[in-house]
Amino acid sequence: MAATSLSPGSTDRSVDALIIGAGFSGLYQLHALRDRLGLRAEVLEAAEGVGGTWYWNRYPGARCDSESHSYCFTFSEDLARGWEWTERYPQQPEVMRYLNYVADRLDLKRDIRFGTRVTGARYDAAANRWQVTTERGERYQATYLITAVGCLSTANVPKIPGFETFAGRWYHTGQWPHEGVDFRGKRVGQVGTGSTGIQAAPVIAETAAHLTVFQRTANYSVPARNVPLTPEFRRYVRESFPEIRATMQTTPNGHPFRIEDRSVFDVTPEERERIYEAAWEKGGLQFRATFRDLLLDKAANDTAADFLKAKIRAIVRDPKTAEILANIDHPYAAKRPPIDTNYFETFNRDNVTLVDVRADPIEAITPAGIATRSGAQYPLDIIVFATGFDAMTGPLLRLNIEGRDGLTLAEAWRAGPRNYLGLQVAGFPNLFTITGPGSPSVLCNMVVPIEQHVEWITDCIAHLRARGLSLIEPTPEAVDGWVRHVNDAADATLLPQVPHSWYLGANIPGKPRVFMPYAGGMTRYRRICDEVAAEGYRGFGMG
Ligand code: NA7
Repeated sequence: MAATSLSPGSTDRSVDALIIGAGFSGLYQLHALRDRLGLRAEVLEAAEGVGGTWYWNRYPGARCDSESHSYCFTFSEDLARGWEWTERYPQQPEVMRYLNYVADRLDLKRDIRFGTRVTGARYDAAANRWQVTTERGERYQATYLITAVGCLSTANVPKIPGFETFAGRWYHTGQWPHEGVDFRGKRVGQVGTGSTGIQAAPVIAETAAHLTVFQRTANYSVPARNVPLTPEFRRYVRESFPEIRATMQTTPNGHPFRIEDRSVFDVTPEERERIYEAAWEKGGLQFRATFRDLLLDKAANDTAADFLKAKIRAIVRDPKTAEILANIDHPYAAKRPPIDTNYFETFNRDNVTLVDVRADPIEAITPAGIATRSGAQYPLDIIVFATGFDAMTGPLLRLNIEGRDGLTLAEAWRAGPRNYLGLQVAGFPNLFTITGPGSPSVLCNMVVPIEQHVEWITDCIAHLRARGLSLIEPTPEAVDGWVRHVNDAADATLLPQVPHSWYLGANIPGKPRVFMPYAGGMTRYRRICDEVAAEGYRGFGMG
């Protein structure tokens, strides 16, 4: 049953469900609530188009690290059959075309308010309604508030002294100008060597007069080996849709390949080398799937780390530069493992320089460029900040959410995110957080956890409505138990052992150091969520 579009006596727009964000999650959530449950649902989106994180991340070389045939919705075979990818990994414009295809095919845009940034959301307990306000001063009311804001949508621009004095131009990769940036003849400085910086540097170097890469933490990278998709591969994707989907839904990371069921020390060193070499040649995130214990056992991980460091030394001709790049201080894939196209090769170009800012930290930005502690000056026309995001909690906290009794999300999460299943927060009834902290999200091929969350939330709301209920909220005990479980799952892996990981919030000064995603794997997580639902939403209070 649809609610009225305007509640009597007020100018608030009133709907059953408000969804914030029109990326993968918001689009599917709108479709599920509107077209499956018949709810009056609307999406509020700050951008002028669909795409979410892909709308903003238009930096040079922006490409998805998941393989294209798995980076798409699987809930509808029809939808899948109507689309063909062109390359092994989709470039940003192709992901945008895909999401526009989905939005048009499902007729979603008519229920999306573009150019509408949410600035506040307050739970009115008496009415059991969320009151949502936007930057332009509009007001919305809804029973259910669903955040679909992504995990990596709050850009982290470091507060470096002198920043505002820089006479050139600067850009953050996650807020890239739509008209692009012309690097020709320019001295470019790039700060950051995460997945983004590793994609961007080779492309920027192709046109810039000079590129200086400022590296704080050396990083592993495996070649992506991107190629146009052959007719044979496209046919395989068309004919094998159910099998591909089944694999994605039954592997811990949601990718369309299985993690090999063998341990590093089950095989001889020669066999191991052969396996790593084959994975290096094949390229992509599958390197991580060569052995089941790479993220569980440091000694096992060391074998992969040594192999990858040797590759860096073999590729990069200048021994000093190679040493700075290979001086990696953490286990392979314990931070998000990048994949690349010619990243290490880029440092063999005459117009590229690497600066080790772990050894000689950035001290200031000056009108002319970047100055480091040793007194070195790097004159620049353009600075590119590939410095990542206030991940996972950042996009939620900036919505200024206020729950029961005036409790703000910022207060509730002062010591780090606390919720149940990554989906709901105690004290915030009817608020659902798609791919929230405490869920597998960023440790997976994102579309898989997104589909699972959207379907779980949709089933949950259907369950409430079928029983004439309109309120759901986790118990504090369920939250305590889930937070413990998330910590235990992380502690069983090498992931929390990296002191500078954004999974821990370590990239943002002052952010609580809490391991945020659920490291127990998507398969186990899905089972837990299904069991909770089957047991009448165990751990939730309903009314
Ligand atoms: P990341 O992975 O957070 O990488 C950011 C990079 O920027 C990383 O090398 C940081 O070094 C560096 N950084 C951040 N702040 C500074 C300062 N103040 N000075 C010098 N260097 C700095 O972000 P990405 O955008 O690359 O990737 C995010 C995710 O997007 C990725 O994992 C995929 O899931 C897609 P640090 O390692 O913190 O020392």
